[in-house]
Amino acid sequence: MKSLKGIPVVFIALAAVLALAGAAMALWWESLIIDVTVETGTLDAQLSVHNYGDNEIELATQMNESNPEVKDVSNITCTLSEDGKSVMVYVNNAYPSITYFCEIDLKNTGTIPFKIYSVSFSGNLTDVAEEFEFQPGDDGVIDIANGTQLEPGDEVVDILVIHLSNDAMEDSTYVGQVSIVVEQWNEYPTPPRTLLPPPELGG
Ligand SMILES: [Ca+2]
Ligand SMILES: [Ca+2]
Repeated sequence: MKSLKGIPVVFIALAAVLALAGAAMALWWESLIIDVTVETGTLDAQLSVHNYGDNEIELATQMNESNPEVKDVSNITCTLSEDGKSVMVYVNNAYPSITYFCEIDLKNTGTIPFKIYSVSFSGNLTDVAEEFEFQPGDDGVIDIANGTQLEPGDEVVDILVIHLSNDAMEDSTYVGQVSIVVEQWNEYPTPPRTLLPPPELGG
C-alpha cells in the first residue's frame, strides 16, 4: 500500500528538522547590562531668629525723658518654629511710630543652590504699617529679596521692621504675613506649580 510506504519518509524529515534546531540552540551569546541609580539632592531652606526688640527706650532717651525705662510698655517677640520653616512675630501693646524689629537669618540647609523666587507681604497690617519690610542688617544689603541666590550652606541676614502709621486704630488686632519662596537656581524664575492659579474648568 502506498500509505504504509509513506510513513518512513515523514519520520526521516522530522528527524532532520530536530537536528537543525539543536544547532541553533548552541549559538554562543551574552548580554550586557548598565544599572542606573540617580540619587537626588535636597532643596531645603530654614529661618532662624537672632535678635528682636523695639526702640521705645532709645526714643525716650533721645527725647530727654527723665526716666526712659518707664516708656518700655510695648514689646515684640519672635519665635522660631521647630522645623525652622516659620517665625511667629507677636507685638504687644503696640502704638504708632515705634519701630519694632526682628533680625532674621535665611540659610540654605539643603544640597542644591537656590534662588529666592518671591518675598511677599500680606494681611491687614500692610494697610496700617508705615514700614512692614526687610531692611539690611550690618551688611548694608537687603538679601531676602527676589533673585538672591544662596549656595548650600550660605546664609543671609536681614531685619524685619514693623512701624505702625497713625492710621492704626486703638485696641485693634492687625495681622501680617511674610511669605518667602525659594526654588532651584536653574529654574528661576519659573513659578512653582502650587503657586500657579488653578486651571480654568470647562471650555
Ligand atoms: Ca519695648
Ligand atoms: Ca542683609
